[in-house]
Amino acid sequence: MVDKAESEIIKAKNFIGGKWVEAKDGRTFESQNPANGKLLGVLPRSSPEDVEEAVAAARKAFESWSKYPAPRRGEILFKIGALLAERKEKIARLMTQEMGKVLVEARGDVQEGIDMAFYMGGEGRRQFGVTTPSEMPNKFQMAVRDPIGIVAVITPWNFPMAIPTWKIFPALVTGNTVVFKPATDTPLVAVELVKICEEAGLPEGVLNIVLGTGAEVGNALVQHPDIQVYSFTGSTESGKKVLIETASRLKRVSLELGGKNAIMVMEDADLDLAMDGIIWSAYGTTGQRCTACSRLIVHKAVEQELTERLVARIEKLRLGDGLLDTTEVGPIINKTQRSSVHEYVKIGQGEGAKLATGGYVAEEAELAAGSFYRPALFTGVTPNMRIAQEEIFGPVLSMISVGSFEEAIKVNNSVRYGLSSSIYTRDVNRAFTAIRDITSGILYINAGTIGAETHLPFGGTRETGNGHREAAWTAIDFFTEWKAVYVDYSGKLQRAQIDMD
Ligand code: UN1
Repeated sequence: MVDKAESEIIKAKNFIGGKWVEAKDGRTFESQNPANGKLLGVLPRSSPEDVEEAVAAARKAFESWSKYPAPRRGEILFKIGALLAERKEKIARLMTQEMGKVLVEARGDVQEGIDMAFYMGGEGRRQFGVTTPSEMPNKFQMAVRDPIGIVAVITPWNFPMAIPTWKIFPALVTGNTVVFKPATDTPLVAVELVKICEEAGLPEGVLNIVLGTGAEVGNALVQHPDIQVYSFTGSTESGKKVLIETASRLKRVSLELGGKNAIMVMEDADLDLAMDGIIWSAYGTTGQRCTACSRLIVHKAVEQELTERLVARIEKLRLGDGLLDTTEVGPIINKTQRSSVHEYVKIGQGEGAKLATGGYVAEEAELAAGSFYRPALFTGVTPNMRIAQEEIFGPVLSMISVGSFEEAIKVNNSVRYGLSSSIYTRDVNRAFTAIRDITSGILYINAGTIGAETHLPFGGTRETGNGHREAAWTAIDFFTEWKAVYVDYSGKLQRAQIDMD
């Protein structure tokens, strides 16, 4: 399937109960290349009926999968990791065409999935529980982890491989079954992942994919009484809907939502290093990462130098099709999203910020068919402006000038999101003060805001989420239910809290 991606239109299907099937009512939708508007694939546009079948398949499969030894489940993940590694280049090329990110980054996105497969594969032999002494003699006690049930995995388009794997692999290794609904902009990469899981020997019904829109498939999942767990990454607005819709059924929900991430550059920073981190974090992936740097908080002593150097670097960024070696910045995912980014540029101008460079639809003739946008830098931004507070999710950076380290920390923490922050300083005391005082879920010292690894908790504070963390050991906590077990081998009634001697 991937082999033909560069020449032929791919016709993909849903995967339900171990079978590749069309949508029940035969409807379809299309996947396009944002770099040139070309049609890449045709996919089933599913309805609640298809969701119903997938949930039924997941429910049936749960009976045996939840009892299948966890180390064996882990071995399937190792096979999945090996197949992903084998097909890394092909999937990356498909991803660049479907999502637009440049090829090196698409390779990184697949690599993140490989890393997660091996990390979670290892969890097959861990998933540690706890033993603890009892108050009573001759009594043993422990806490063990149980699988929970059916997990709905709802993912965005910006990391078409990595983000689904953060959710699906820990859910599977802990014995849950999954119904997966990927973003409508990137279904083809999602289908490749599911094919690999099938090939690696995942039993039927354990992982199901239902393609289609949020309004139809997403809603049906959110309302389904048999789904116990929701793992969602996307906009704060949609995430809140998932939480509200599932609240009356008391479901477990993990939300990974917006960010308004900042890099702080202090007057003692290594500016060459900071420059590289800023360009990479703000304009890499065309600014379309939850972790992308969207605010630059700069000490006024270095503001002018940094502005001049940044403008020069930004203006040299080469836009284009991500498959070309020369491209540094790919397209925005679609034209609607490009309009939304451009709206923010107009808002910033209206608020009185200075557009130092960029901020318009790319004018080159060869880019006209794609959704390209000139990376923008705003200077003279104040912390309360909308462009300093709201997530833009595109290549737009807002520079805020501050007079001190303390002010920088305060500005950093003053947004409704709390995902990723970064500080450039050569002062070890400031670095440790930042570690103490920054209130985001991820913090980088002398590196940009992007590039989280799979074995540390991923997530954020405030409206970035609802308190859970993805990846790492924290994912194992999210996808399991604790069971406390007391084994009394005294042969008599021992009353806790009462029989004290
Ligand atoms: C995201 O944008 O939602 O830390 C995920 C990073 C990547 C993952 C980003 N490893 O930038």
